[in-house]
Amino acid sequence: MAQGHAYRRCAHEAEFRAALAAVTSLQFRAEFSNSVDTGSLDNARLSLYTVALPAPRAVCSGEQVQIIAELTSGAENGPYTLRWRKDGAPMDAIANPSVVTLLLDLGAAAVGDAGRYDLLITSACGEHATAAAQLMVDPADVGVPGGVPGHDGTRDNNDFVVFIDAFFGQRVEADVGSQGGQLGSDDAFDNNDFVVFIDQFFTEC
Ligand SMILES: [Ca+2]
Ligand SMILES: [Ca+2]
Repeated sequence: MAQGHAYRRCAHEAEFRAALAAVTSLQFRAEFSNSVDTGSLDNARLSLYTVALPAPRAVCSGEQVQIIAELTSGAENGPYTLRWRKDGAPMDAIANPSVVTLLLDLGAAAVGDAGRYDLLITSACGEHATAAAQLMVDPADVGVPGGVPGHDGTRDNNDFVVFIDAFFGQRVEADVGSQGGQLGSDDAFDNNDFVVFIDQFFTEC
């Protein structure tokens, strides 16, 4: 788009969409009116970041885990800072300095590391949250002796008992599969969760 180019005729929606498809930064100068009031926006700037994140992943506890985000557009809009969040909560950069970089290094995975990780990008234009990458840790190890919910590093009938109970109780630990028998939660409880659970049950750590 040529700098300073002004569209003076009526633009069609298709033209607008075509122009928008290649845009990585927008500036608005606009005036809004209704019968009561008039307000204006002057040089409001909207930066669009595009970030590629890994697909949902299951690991064994103790496995070394890194989650790598790739900033595919938006970096040209100027300085920005990064902060990984786990289940919506900003992660502690003192405990783990990698939480302010594109490569989140979780070290040896613990059961408590399971969750959804997204990246908050902060620039002069404001904050932008990415989609989330899901990490599952030993997702088939959900039961301990007595058929009680818990993690004991062993996969046996207790895990089946707890999984089935969680499935019919629609508890989050049973939502391990999504459409097509793919790994990852989708807020639905169906045969995909059984497929993935059984697959994970027989996956060796
Ligand atoms: Ca178990
Ligand atoms: Ca599911």
